[in-house]
Formats: sequence, structure tokens, C-alpha cells
Amino acid sequence: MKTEVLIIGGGPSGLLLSQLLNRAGVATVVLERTSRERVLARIRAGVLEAGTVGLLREAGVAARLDKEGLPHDGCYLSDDELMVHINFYELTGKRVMVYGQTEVTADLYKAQDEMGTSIIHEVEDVVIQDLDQKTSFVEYTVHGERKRIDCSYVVGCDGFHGVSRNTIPVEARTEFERVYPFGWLGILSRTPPANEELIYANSSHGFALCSMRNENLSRYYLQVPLSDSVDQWSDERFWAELKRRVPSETAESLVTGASIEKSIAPLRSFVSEPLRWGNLFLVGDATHIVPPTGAKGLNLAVSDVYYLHQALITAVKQDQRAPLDGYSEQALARIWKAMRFSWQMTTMLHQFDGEDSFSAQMRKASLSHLARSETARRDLAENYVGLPF
Ligand code: FAS
Ligand code: PHB
Repeated sequence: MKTEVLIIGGGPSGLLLSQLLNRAGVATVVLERTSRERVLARIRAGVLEAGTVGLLREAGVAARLDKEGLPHDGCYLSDDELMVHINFYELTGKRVMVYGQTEVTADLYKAQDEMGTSIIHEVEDVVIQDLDQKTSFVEYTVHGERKRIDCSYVVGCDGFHGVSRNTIPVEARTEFERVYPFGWLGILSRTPPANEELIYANSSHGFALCSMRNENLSRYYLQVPLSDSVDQWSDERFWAELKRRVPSETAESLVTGASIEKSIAPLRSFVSEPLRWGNLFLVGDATHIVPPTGAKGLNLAVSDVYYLHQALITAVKQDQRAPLDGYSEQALARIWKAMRFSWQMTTMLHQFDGEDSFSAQMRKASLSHLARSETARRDLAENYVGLPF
């Protein structure tokens, strides 16, 4: 079998890349390790940057998003009883869209089915070969049979635990990492959201986030020690702790209910450079991870796809490789700015084990400065809605 672009990973970045390339007449094959059902069972990101919404519209997969998505003009940051509103639209002229990553992925799968693209599920033992040749190939096993696909380019959209990043020789990679000493315990509940916009809450008891998926589906997170496990957190314990961390007015009006999903995610900042090795290009979580405090993970994967899809179309359709040669540097310039913002939001809003009273004061001063400075709020807003591609 032969194709132009072989995409490893059928998550949001792999599917979006396949959608954009096929719309431009570039043939692809997507190899996905799990079943479609398991990909769609994942509860992950909830906020889409303005640029992400624009690219989904360009890809022809935004009809349901435009109908069901919740446009948000701003969000709140709280510090115990202090509530600071960041009005994105007033400060930047842009807004974000609240629409779950699960829905984005489902919309992409539907569009890919309608286009009749090739997506092969439940593949195992993927091996990438001949990246330094004109034609590369990928071997994999599906239903017990070993297969091979020859291709011009391979794109690793296979997430943090995928195979593509490690195909680049370790001596050719430079990796940067910060592992945070806490995780996020997230729940989903069929209850009305605590607030009309998101609340990122710093408190003397730790961080909490009040988010949502729609008017009757809410998403909440609590900062918890990495040693915690989900079964230590009953719904009752979760709601009681959430109420301690959000402003009392929010706590009093909070509607609680049974959790329909509960999980703990570790937090890390990670970048692996470069994003290219011969005919292999890396995208999304395969090459970078951000703590979810800045709502950047999915959006950063999309910006990689924005740059790479244009470069691949130019290479395949016009036989010009200059944009591909510039992909890694171009994508990394935006990746590092999102890394900085996500790290800044995480350090500003979380208590760190063993921190001294000075660090706690610095967090309070940052939030107090945001409350009084439009310039500080504009800086946060510009990063949150998404810097230009
Ligand atoms: P993904 O990990 O989504 O997709 C990679 C795909 O590749 C998967 O389907 C996997 O099965 C497949 N794969 C892996 N190895 C393979 C192999 N060898 N062969 C074939 N296929 C392979 N971001 C936010 O913005 N906000 C959040 O709140 C948020 N919460 C998160 C919670 C969790 C638990 C996790 C893990 C991530 C969260 N993220 C969040 C980040 C997340 O949304 C990612 O940024 C986003 O999924 C990135 O998309 P992809 O790069 O496509 O990677
Ligand atoms: C979510 O709704 O899952 C969400 C929203 C904003 C974040 C992180 C997660 O920063």
C-alpha cells in the first residue's frame, strides 16, 4: 500500500490534519492504536481558542460547534473572596468557545467517514523506517497480520506515549521538562455550571476550576497530591472541598450531583525539539505537553496542524520543500509562548508543597495586580484567547 502522508494517531490532531490534507487533494492513511469508541470515551479539553475555531471551520467540521458551542467573552480568576473578571472580548476583540475535545473528535471522525478517508484502528507494533530516503515506510500489525505502507511523509500525532518522538535518535533530541508536584482531580456531572463563565480559583486550600460542557453538564477540577487516587474521593468529599476553594457566593449557589466521570491527570510542562527528522514531522502531545491551567493542550496541537498542513500541501502539490524545512522552527516559536503562559498560570494559581509564605504572597500580589491593571488583564487575555498563528 502507498500514500502521500502517513499519520500515526487518530486523536484530534491526526484527524484534523487528515481532514485538511484530503480536502486539498493530498492522500493520507491514519493509523490509530485503539478503537474509535475508546478514543471518543476520553474526557479532555473544553476550551477552544479563536484560531482553533477558525481552522475547524476551514476544515468544514464546525457546523455542530457553531450550533452547540458556548461562546465565552471572558473568565474569572478568584483568590479566596476576590473575583477578577478578565473580559477577553473587551481587551482583545476575541472570544473563546466552550466545546469539548470529545465533540471535536467526534465531528472529525464523522467528516472523515463522509470523505471516505482511510483510518485503520487497533494497530500494534508501529515501526517507522527509511526516514532519510525519498520514500519512507511504516510497518504495523493489525488483526495479527503484519502490514507495510510506503509514503512520502510520516506525521507523528500519537501523543505523549506514542512511538514517533522516540523514533528520533535520543542524541538528536533536546528535551525540556517540568513535572508539577500535584495533579488535577476532574469530575463531570449533569448539573448546571457554577457560573456563566469559567472560574480559576486560587485559595488557601489549593486550586480549583469550575468549567462546563453545556447548560446541564459541568466539569470541575481540584488540585490534589500526586499520591491521591480516585477512590479516595467520594462525590461528597469532592463537592465539600470544591466549596472550600471557590468564593462563598459561588459555593452557596453551587448545584451538586453524581459524578459521571472522575479521573486524576498529572501535570507537566514538556517540549522535545526538533519537530522534524527527515520525512518525519511531530505534532501536538507527541512533542509537547502543557499543564491544562492555560487551556492550551488541544489548541497547541491545532496550531501545529495549521503550520504543517500548509507546508505538506506545498510540498506535495508544488514540489517545494522550503515550508517543510521551516516547520519545526515556526511551530516552536508559538509552542514556547504557550508553554510560558501555561507555566505562569500554573505557578500563579497552585500551592506548591513546602512553599514559604513569600510564595503565597507573590500569588496573592499577582491576582491583586490583575484586579487593578487593565494592562495585566490584557496580557493574560491575549494569551488565553490564543496568540496569532
Ligand atoms: P492525543 O493524545 O489526543 O491523541 C494521540 C492518539 O494517538 C491517541 O488516540 C492514541 O491512542 C494514538 N496512539 C498513541 N500511540 C500510538 C501508536 N503507537 N500507534 C498508533 N496510534 C497511537 N488539554 C486542554 O487544553 N485542556 C484540558 O483540560 C486537558 N485535559 C487533559 C486531560 C488528560 C487526562 C490528558 C491526557 C490530556 C489533557 N489535555 C487537555 C491535553 C489534551 O487535550 C491534548 O493536548 C490533546 O489530546 C492533544 O491531541 P493529540 O496531539 O492529537 O494527542
Ligand atoms: C475543561 O473544561 O476541561 C477545561 C477548561 C479550561 C482549562 C482546563 C480544562 O484550562
